Amino acid sequence: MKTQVAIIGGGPSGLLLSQLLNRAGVETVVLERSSREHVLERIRAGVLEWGTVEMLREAGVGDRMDAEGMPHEGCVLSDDDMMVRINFKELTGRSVMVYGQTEVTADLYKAQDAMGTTIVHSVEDVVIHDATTDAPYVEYTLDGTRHRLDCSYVAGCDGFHGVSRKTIPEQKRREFERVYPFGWLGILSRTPPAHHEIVYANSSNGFALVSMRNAQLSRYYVQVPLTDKVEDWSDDRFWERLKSCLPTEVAQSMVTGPSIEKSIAPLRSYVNEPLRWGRLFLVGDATHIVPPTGAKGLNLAVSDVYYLHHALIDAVKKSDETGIDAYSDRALARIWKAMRFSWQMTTMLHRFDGEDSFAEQMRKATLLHLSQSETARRDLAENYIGLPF
Ligand code: FAS
Ligand code: PHB
Repeated sequence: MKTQVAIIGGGPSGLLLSQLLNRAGVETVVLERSSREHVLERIRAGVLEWGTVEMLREAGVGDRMDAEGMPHEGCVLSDDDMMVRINFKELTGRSVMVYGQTEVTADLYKAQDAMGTTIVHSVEDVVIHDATTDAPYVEYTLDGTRHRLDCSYVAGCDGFHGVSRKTIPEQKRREFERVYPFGWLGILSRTPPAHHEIVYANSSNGFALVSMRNAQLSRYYVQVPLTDKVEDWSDDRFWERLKSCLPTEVAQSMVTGPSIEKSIAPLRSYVNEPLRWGRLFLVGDATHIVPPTGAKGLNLAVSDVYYLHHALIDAVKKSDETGIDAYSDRALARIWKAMRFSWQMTTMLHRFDGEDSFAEQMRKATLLHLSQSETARRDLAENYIGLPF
């Protein structure tokens, strides 16, 4: 088989890249390790930056998002009963869209099917060959048969545990990492959200998050030690901890119910440089991971796709390589700013084991300053709604 761009990974970044390239007349093949059902079972991101919203509309997959998504003009940061609202609309003129990553992925699969693009599911043993030549190719196994896919370029959209990043020799790469000593235990419940906007709650019992997928589907998280397992947490224990972290007025309006999904996600900040090796380009979680405190994971994958799709269209359609030559540095400039914001939100809102009373005072002072300074709130709002591409 031969194509112009081989895309490893059929998650949001691989699918969005395929969608944008095919709309511009660039041929792709997507190779996905899991079944479509498995990809669509994942519950992940919930907040879309405005740049992501515009990209999805440009890609022709914004209709259901616009019909079912919830524009949010602000969010709340709290410290026990002190609540500070960050009014994105007033401070930046922009909002964010609450619309689950699962729905974005489903919309992309539907659009890809309508375009008749090639997506191969349940592939195994993907190997990228000759990435530093002008004739790279990818081998993979499907139903026990080994296949070869010749291509002009390879996009590594295969997430943190994929093969693309590791195709670049370790001595050619630099890695930066911060692993946090806690995780987020998240649940979905068919209950009305306890607050109409997202609440990032800092309390003496640790961090908690109030979010949602729609008016009858709530998404909640609490900070847990890395040693905890999902089976350690009954629904009752979860609801009790969640309420203990939230401002009284939010906790009192909490409607509890059975969890329909429950999982623990570890938190890490990670960047791999560079994002390019010959004709292989890394995208999204394949090359960076952010703690979800800043709601940046999915959105950073989208900005990588923004830069790369323009670069690949120029390279394939006009033999103009300036975009692909600039891709890694351009994407990294934005990645590091989002990395900083996600790290800052995480350190500001979580309790770290063994921290002293000074750290507690710094957290309280940060929130107090936010409550008193429009400049501080504007800085947070600009980062949260998404810095320009
Ligand atoms: P993905 O990991 O989504 O997709 C990679 C795809 O490649 C997968 O479908 C995988 O099956 C496939 N693949 C892997 N190896 C392969 C191989 N060798 N060959 C072929 N295919 C291969 N972000 C937020 O903004 N907010 C959140 O609340 C949030 N919660 C998260 C919770 C969890 C448990 C995780 C893991 C991530 C969370 N994220 C969150 C981040 C997440 O949304 C990612 O940023 C987003 O999925 C990135 O998309 P991709 O880069 O496409 O990577
Ligand atoms: C979510 O709704 O899953 C969500 C919202 C905001 C975050 C992280 C996750 O920062």
